[in-house]
Amino acid sequence: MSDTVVSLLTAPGTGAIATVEVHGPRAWELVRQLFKPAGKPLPESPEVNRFWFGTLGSDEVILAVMLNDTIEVHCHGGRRVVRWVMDQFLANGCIEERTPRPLDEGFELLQRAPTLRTASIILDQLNGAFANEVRRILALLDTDPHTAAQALHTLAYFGNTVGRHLVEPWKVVVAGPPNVGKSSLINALAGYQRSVVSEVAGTTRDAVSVRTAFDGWPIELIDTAGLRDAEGLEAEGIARAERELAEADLVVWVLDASSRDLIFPDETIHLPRSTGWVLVMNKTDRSLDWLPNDIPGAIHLSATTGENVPHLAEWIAYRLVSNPPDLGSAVPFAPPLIEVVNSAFLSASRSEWDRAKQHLRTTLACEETAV
Ligand SMILES: Nc1nc2c(ncn2[C@@H]2O[C@H](COP(=O)(O)OP(=O)(O)O)[C@@H](O)[C@H]2O)c(=O)[nH]1
Ligand SMILES: [Mg+2]
Repeated sequence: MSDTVVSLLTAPGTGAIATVEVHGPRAWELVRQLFKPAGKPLPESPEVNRFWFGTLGSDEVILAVMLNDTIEVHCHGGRRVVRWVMDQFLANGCIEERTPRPLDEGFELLQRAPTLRTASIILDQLNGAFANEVRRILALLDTDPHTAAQALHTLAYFGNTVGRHLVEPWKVVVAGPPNVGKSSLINALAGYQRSVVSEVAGTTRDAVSVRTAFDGWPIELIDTAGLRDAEGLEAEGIARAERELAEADLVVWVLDASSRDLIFPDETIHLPRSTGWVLVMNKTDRSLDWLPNDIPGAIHLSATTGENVPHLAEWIAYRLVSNPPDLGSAVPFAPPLIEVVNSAFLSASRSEWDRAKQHLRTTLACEETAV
């Protein structure tokens, strides 16, 4: 039989009210033993979503039944009162769960959020969007597990896309043969001069990176040396470019539209299979001796005149997050939460409902103790 666990959900310290959670098979039994209701006695079994006013020892408390085996005691928030309440449960065989405090982590993330869009997503989570959705899914796992699995799928998707990049930018690597205008394109996308542009092929030896944002998503644009067979001076830049490519979330492959000499990624380097790429035909301001439709799917633009550059920025944002979360949606916002939600989804997809619940509860403990 699993343990019954008592944990403090509110931040430690002195507050007006503190919330102590009792969770596990003996939760209701222990609460009935320790809590004295102001009115009628407590029922034999818990009634979800009900509240009772009463006392625990000499403190006035409110009892809230969140789930059959999860009960909250809202007591006065003085340190001693909280300790005393927790000790009553410990003396009766509960174990205490102390979790790290991601509240601080959450606020720290908020301070580091590079855009308003990512900051507002983190703020939504600090306001309970994530915890509420986890509670809803936990309740659904009891009544309608298949709907719960779908909700978990969405939650895991948001974690793995947006959740991983609320602070850390997506890596978009700009690559292609030398002299096609990669560095010029980065400058055009970032809106200012950052990369070295030169008429001499092979000038960009180091991977230069620029931080920017498209559609509110933080993005790091990484410039690379031209990829072609090279020896000597450029070889090191090319080796670096290949390392950058291996870590890319998206590759923008640039070609010179005014040239007939088009080199596609497969001919030069190995892109990891899972890495998406966008094909750009640059220098459309020059005369072309073929029609844009000859290269289907490519984005035609001019880094020099800026024509169609905003369209590329929009397209990159769309390729990175094709289904953004609505305002106020739950998003697993810190790496441990993302991992646990993924595990819960994996369990649910194998119909291991109890296991899915166990995973989810840990996110709640870890998120809520803190938040
Ligand atoms: N006409 C025209 N020239 C461009 C355009 N983009 C880049 N160039 C020129 O192409 C040359 C190589 O550009 P650069 O950005 O250094 O290419 P990289 O080697 O791929 O990084 C420079 O002379 C640029 O001014 C463009 O859109 N139109
Ligand atoms: Mg360059």
